[in-house]
Amino acid sequence: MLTTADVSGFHENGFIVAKGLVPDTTRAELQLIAESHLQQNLAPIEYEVDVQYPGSPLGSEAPGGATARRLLQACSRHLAFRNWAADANIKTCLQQLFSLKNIGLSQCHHNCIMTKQPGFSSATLWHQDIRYWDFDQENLISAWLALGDEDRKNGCLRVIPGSHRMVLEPGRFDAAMFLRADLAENKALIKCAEKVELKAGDMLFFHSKLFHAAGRNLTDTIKYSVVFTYHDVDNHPIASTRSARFPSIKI
Ligand SMILES: O=C(O)CCC(=O)C(=O)O
Repeated sequence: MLTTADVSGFHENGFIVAKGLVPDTTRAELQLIAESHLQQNLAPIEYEVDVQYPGSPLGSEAPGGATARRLLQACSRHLAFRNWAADANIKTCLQQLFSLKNIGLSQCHHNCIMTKQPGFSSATLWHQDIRYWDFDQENLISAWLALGDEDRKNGCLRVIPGSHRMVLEPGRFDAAMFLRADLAENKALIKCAEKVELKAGDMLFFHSKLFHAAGRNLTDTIKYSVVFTYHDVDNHPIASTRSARFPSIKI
């Protein structure tokens, strides 16, 4: 259970870290499956080359062109991920953060294992996840489980506390809905960022409107993180959008 201070901290800052939420046996099992799926190149996979973020390989024939960025569809790739996504502890935390009982797990967004690899990983610029989601209300929460330690060196997330409550003019964003780095007001906002360092087994909950970014993995070890996104079951995806491609799972 989160404390009242955790819940109010989440509303204030847009994120909260639940330390050691995952038992080590579960964490180790998920890590082994992720390693095995990555080794087998088990589809569906998003490759670094697909996103063309800073640091991405230029093409699939270029060096690093076969570097996986995410193992997609975590819920259907192995029951262990599906079970973890609906784990009773996670459900309780989400019920507290949403202040409601009935939680839906999206199979369209995140629902993946991030595999940030040495050598060819890319940097993710400042954005809100809601930029690529379409729901009746912009109120979703993602849960990010660190399977190993995450810090600045291996490309941990950075967040701008409280930014989920801000409303920015469209001109602050580029065409892909990243914060424009050339604007003084964006530079000032980014200066307020903090890094979210996690230990293996920690869980970061963050709001879909929280501005966040992440660097490249500069170590020689792959960073694995499992990410799921949740919503109120009465907050529906908009028909015919990417958010409605697969049904949500009531947890
Ligand atoms: O680890 C990263 O590069 C950040 C990923 C991210 O922010 C996202 O997928 O929305």
